[in-house]
This record gives sequence, C-alpha cells and structure tokens, in this order.
Amino acid sequence: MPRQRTFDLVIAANRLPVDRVVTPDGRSEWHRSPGGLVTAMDSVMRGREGAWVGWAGEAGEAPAPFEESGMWLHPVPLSEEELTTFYEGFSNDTLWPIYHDVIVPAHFHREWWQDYERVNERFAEAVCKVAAKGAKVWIHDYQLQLVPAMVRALRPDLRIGWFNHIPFPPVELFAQLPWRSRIIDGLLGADYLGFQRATDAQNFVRAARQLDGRATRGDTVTTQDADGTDRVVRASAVPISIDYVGLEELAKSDAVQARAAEIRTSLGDPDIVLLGIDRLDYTKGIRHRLKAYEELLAQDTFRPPEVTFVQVATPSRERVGAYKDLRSEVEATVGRINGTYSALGSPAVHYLHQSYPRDEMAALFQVADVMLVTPLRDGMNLVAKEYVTCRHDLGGALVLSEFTGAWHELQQAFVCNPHDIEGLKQTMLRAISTDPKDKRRLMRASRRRVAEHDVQRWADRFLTNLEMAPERPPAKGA
Ligand code: GDG
Repeated sequence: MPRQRTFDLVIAANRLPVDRVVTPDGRSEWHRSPGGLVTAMDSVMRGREGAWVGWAGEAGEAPAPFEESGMWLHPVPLSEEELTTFYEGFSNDTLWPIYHDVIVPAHFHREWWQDYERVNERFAEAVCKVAAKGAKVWIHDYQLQLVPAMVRALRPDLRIGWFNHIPFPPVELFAQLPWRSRIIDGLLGADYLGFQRATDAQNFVRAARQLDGRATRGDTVTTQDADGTDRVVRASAVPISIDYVGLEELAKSDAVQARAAEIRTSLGDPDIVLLGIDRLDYTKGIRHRLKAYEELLAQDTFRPPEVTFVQVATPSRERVGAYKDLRSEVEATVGRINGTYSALGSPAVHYLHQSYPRDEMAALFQVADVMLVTPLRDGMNLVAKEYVTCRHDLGGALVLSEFTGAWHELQQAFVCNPHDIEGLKQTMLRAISTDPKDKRRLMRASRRRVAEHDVQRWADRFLTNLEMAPERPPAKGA
C-alpha cells in the first residue's frame, strides 16, 4: 500500500475544480474549471502543499486521487440517489430557498436530511485522510455545514474554517428548519466562520444564541468541545471577489474587443443594449427585470431596433421543480415580449439558455450599455464585479439590486429594489440617460473598489482570520 499523502492546506467544496472532457480520439482528460474560486486557490496554494476534496461531477464510483496543476485532487463519490437527495434535494430544495428569503417554498424530507448527514460524513473522512498534522482546512458553502464538527471530532489537531457563499438567513427563517440545531452545532465545529456580509455573520450568531442557547459576545459564540472545555468561534464578513487583473487583461485583449464590436453589429447596432447574465435561478430577479422592460416597451419609452435586451440564462439545477417552473415562466414571457414588440430582424429580447466561454462573456460585458443585476437575494453576485472589471473604457452603467452582497461594496451603482417595478423602470431609464461624464466617474469608483478588493485579498483575509481566530486579526488589511 503506498503511504497516504497528506497536506498542510485542505480545501473541501461540493465540486472539485475540474471537469472530465473526452477528447476526439476517445481519451478522457481533466480540464480545470475556469471559476474565480479556482484562481483564488491557485494563488493561495502556490508554495504550499495543498489538496482539494470534492465531487468529480459523475455519479457512481469516484476516480482515484490525482494531481492536477500542482494540486492534489481527492474525489468523493456521490451515488445517483444522493445527487437527488443530498444535492438537488436538501442542498438546493431545502437549504437554498430558506437561505434566500423563501422566494419559493422550501421542501422538508427526512430522507434528504439523512443523506445530507451521510454525505457530509464522507467529506469529513476524506478531509481527515489528506490533512497533515495541524493542517488548515477550508470548507466551502451550504452543502457542507456539518463537516466542521465532524472533522473536529475525528481530528482535533486541525485548524478549521468555513466560508458561506450564499446569505445566512434571519433567525425567523432559519428557525423553520427542523434540523436547525444540528446545523448550528455542525458549523460551531469550526474555529472561524466567514460570510459575505456582516448581516449574514450576525444572523448566524443570533441563531446560535436564540435557537441553540449559546453564549455570544460581539462576533463570537462560545461552544463546548467533547471534553467539556469551552471554545470560542468567531463569525465575520469577508466578501468574496474576482480575479480583477486576469479578467481585465482578457477584456483588453484584441480578440475580445473585436468580438465585442462584432456582437454589437450583429445585434443591429442598437442605441441601447441591456444585458443580464445569470444562472437561470429564481433568486436572480430575471422575471422582475423582464416585467420592467416589457412595461417600458408597452409605454413606448423605446422600441427595437433602437433598443434590445440580451439575457444569458445559464442552465442550472434543471431537475428541481422550482427551476423547471421558472424556465417555463421566463420562456413564456420572452415569447410574449418578442411576439408583441420585436421588429423583423430586431428582436426585443435575445434569450440565450446556454453557457458561454469566458471571453464571450467579457465581450458581452463590453457591449452592454446597461447591465441589469436585479436579484431578490444574492450572497455576493460576481457578475456585477465582472462587469465593472471589463469596462476599462469606463463606458456602461450597472443597475444593481440592494439585496446583493455586491451592493454593499459597489455603492456607486444605480441601486434598485427589484420588487418595486415602477422604481426599477425609473432606475433603468436613469442608467440610460445619466450624463456619460457622470457615468464614467461612477464606473471609475466601482472599478477601483474591485481592483483593491480582489479574490486574492479575499483568500488572504480568510486565511489570516482563520489563523488568528478567535482573536481579531490586525486591523491592517482586515
Ligand atoms: C454563488 C452565490 C456568490 C454564469 N454564466 C456563465 C458563466 N457564469 C459565471 C459568472 C460568474 C459566476 O458564473 C456566477 O456567480 P454569481 O456570483 O453571479 O452567482 P452564483 O452562481 O449564484 O454563485 C453568489 C458566488 O457563489 C461566489 O461566492 O457571489 O452570491 O449565489 O462568475 O460569470 N461563466 C461562463 N459562461 C457562462 O455561461 N464562462
């Protein structure tokens, strides 16, 4: 038996940062997924021995652990049934709605919970297998909330951190979860808990106090370890960001600039291009922005070919009922708008239910006169940060929902409440008609914010907080 390799930094996330691709000659290769998390982890892992624990993307037996781009990847198996119960069920049809203001009803099934527990246990065991003595463990997101306590029970020598990519709900909503105390206990296994906004961290601390009777003080919660000793867990905000330098460089490339010009021409060179880019998810406010646009068309505020709206709605969680319903509703609305307001060769809405490469997205951002980011609730929303990063020309305008984490950082955006359709319409019109000189000033300020708070800084801050927990890290850069 070869000796098990161990590492001083272990990442655990639902998915590994690679996808299997079958080449034309039938060989199978692993390709790195392009996401920001992978880029951030790349730089964090540089010069360290790092491992990543996660699902490889195919149901059934997991591939053997392997090395990819200097990182040790340790696949965790998920069965077809667990994909339905743990992933689509408990993670995305119980937790996701509760953590996003119950925009759609949450479904509670005891079998889903049992599989959630079982899969979390499997992740915890895998983490413990690859973690060196005293290693740092960084667990990601709502699918793995029991892993911190499970890891601690097996390996009290490890330093354990968890980051939540989505909101943490107010106590009144979190209280609905039949397994609320188990989740709080699961999270309290960590030394440090990171959230997108200060409110999310406060919601967690409040839940621990009110629902679980824990003693809290400021941003800390006191818990008892198995041996009865008190341990203090800190919960605070470390907002995630993007690879500003890498994306800006891509947006400035000749190929992307040429593609942006080509897209504008192919849209019929309209005066106003509106753009939305989202996973097709009910949290993103796609229906609300379509409604506002439809009303503006109905009022003859503008018409194609003068205006067009491009909506990229990347397929997501297609087997979950609420996502099927959303897709039908969005597609019916797009059909109605196009049937009523399009001109020959100039559709009112370009609806693209597809996924695109990163360079195509960068080109689309450059074409958008107004970027519509209108979620009803969103942990951060990276699309908002990506848009301003791509606008090195200082053109365009960002309409941004106040219910996103991003709004707390990008306050120079045109803020909207997507529930207020009348207000949203006015904000869209303001984003179009504001003097370009003023828009450039606003764009410059937003870009500076993202440049100074990029994904590298986020990762550094998280790891510093983890190292320092439960004390406060030094103020500088925190
Ligand atoms: C969760 C939280 C939080 C989308 N379509 C394509 C594509 N994308 C990329 C975007 C962006 C990412 O996917 C989506 O990130 P968001 O932040 O907008 O939203 P979620 O997927 O809901 O992410 C969220 C995030 O985690 C990070 O913590 O901000 O609040 O919900 O990067 O550009 N990328 C490509 N083709 C597509 O078709 N290449």
